[in-house]
Amino acid sequence: MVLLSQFFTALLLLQLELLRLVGGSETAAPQTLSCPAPPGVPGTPGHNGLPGRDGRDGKDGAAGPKGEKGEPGLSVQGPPGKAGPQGPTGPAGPAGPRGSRGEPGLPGNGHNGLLTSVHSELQLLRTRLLTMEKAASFSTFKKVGQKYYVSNGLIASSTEAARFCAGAGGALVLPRNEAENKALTAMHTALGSTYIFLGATDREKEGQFVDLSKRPLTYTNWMPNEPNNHNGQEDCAGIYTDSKWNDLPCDSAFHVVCELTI
Ligand code: MFB
Ligand code: CA
Repeated sequence: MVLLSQFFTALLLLQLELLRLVGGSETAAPQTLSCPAPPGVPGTPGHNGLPGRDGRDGKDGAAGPKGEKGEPGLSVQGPPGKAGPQGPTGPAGPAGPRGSRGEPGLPGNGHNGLLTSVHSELQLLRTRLLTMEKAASFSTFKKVGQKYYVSNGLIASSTEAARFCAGAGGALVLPRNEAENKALTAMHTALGSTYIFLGATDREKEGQFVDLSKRPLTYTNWMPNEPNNHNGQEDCAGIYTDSKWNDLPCDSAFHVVCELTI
């Protein structure tokens, strides 16, 4: 729209110019001469033209004046240098503080006492190891306190059972307390047994059960109304699956469990 108005304005100006020129070259009729018209009212200023194209970059200006001298820089410590050669050994330092009290010495006189002590310790360990190896040679074995209860499923008379266990370096089993009695009862399951012979008898004196070293029993777990020496033929003892004891004929055949002392 702006362009159109600019065009008409330019056209109008052109016509006025032409009129001016034509009017000046021809002789105008006197009656048509008139005094020059007062100047017209200036037209509305036109709109600003489109911005011109950017001009070319100017040339670099001249170098400015030299700046003032700067402040002195900070002196920064450089990286540590390489280690120098080892210096000479210094003089011996002062004696250190007194050490704490040492462990008490082994008994005996000097080296002999030490050797004796080590030797007996070694013997004990060797014995324990041998017992453990022997227990492990049975098909069923169970550690109970300082004992192993062992069995290979043998079924025999009381006399044969006692002989077998002595030959294995042990003795026919005899629980001396509740814990050992409970552990032996558990072996019935592994053996599938009903009775296991015990290392106790009243052959010497009826009704007075002693262990195979003839010592009185300090622990028993008899069934009610037992021992009863049934038919007058029961001088040995066995443990039933319910953990209770009963006196039995010594020539019966029952499962054999030996005890090995560690
Ligand atoms: C008795 C018992 C005996 C035998 C017999 C079969 O008890 O005292 O030792 O086991 O039963 C009734
Ligand atoms: Ca009986």
